[in-house]
Amino acid sequence: MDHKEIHVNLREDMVTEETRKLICSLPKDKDSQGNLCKYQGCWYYYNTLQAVINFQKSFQPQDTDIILASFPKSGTTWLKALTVALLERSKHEDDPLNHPLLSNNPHALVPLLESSTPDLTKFLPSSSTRLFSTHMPFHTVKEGLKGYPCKIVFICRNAKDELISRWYFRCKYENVEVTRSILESMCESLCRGSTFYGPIWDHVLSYWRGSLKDPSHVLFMKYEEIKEEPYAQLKRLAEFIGCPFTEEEEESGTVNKIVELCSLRSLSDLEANKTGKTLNGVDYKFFFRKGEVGDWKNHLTPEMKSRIDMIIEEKLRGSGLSF
Ligand code: PAP
Repeated sequence: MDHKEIHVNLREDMVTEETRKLICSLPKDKDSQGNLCKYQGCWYYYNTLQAVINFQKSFQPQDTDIILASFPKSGTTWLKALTVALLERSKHEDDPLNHPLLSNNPHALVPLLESSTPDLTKFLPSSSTRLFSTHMPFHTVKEGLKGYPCKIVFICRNAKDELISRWYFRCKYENVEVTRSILESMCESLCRGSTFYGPIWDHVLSYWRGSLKDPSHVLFMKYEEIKEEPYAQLKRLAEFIGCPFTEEEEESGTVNKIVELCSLRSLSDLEANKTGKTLNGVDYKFFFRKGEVGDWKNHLTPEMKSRIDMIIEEKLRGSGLSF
């Protein structure tokens, strides 16, 4: 595997002269992987900043677009699968084996708006609704939507579980041993706020406030709630994106079929997810691990736990949100 390919986000070779000038005026920091700069309150590696700017300048929204937003490692793959399955459900009744999720990883079906290697031409073959994903914060996405009334679904996950998930993912794709010292340095960056797409609290709060202000266009979901009550949460998602389940569908078990199709176990068993790779060369199998709530308990020291909890609690105080 081409090591450089994997690190396309971390590289700085796609940055235009204009963006270079902008970067000079932005706050800068470093994490153990590369240089970061803070644009509109969010930390990016330089190539990703370029992709964000490209999106804000050139994206041509349509009223019916749906954007799936998340902080990395918060349930992006799952949300993509569930939304694809909802939009596609009526089209595969006669030929269920022809379902796009059976032969594609969810990431291949839902392009990232701020991709360094964009492929915004690939949409679900039978869908008129365009689905996109993003890790940008709410205000940055809104700027690129230029006033179009697109729907945005955000998925939030406990910050400690997100950290553990990101730790394992990073070690796998870098092909290095999963060590405590990497976790410690990642925990430090998380607490300082200077992580890729962070600070996590500002990121999550941007969508939380967006959802309170405009609930018909911004849906705020939680990974833990989908785990806890997948049936109810899937119905909520279906209603929000404008394709609610009919009574017949509920009676015939369609809701449960989608929950099952999109479960970690089913998806990770598929050949496409066992052997495929993203455009940047990351194995799809790395996107599926345990999918458990509270896995942080197996890895974080009491000190790490209370430090993260204290910071998040302070940052969220008065917002009405906890995660
Ligand atoms: P991304 O932001 O890089 O796309 P994302 O999908 O958000 O990653 O996060 C991966 C996490 O979601 C993994 O969590 P873990 O490390 O704690 O196990 C992964 O296992 C979990 N995940 C992936 N697919 C599913 C699914 N279908 N159901 C539940 N959890 C899932």
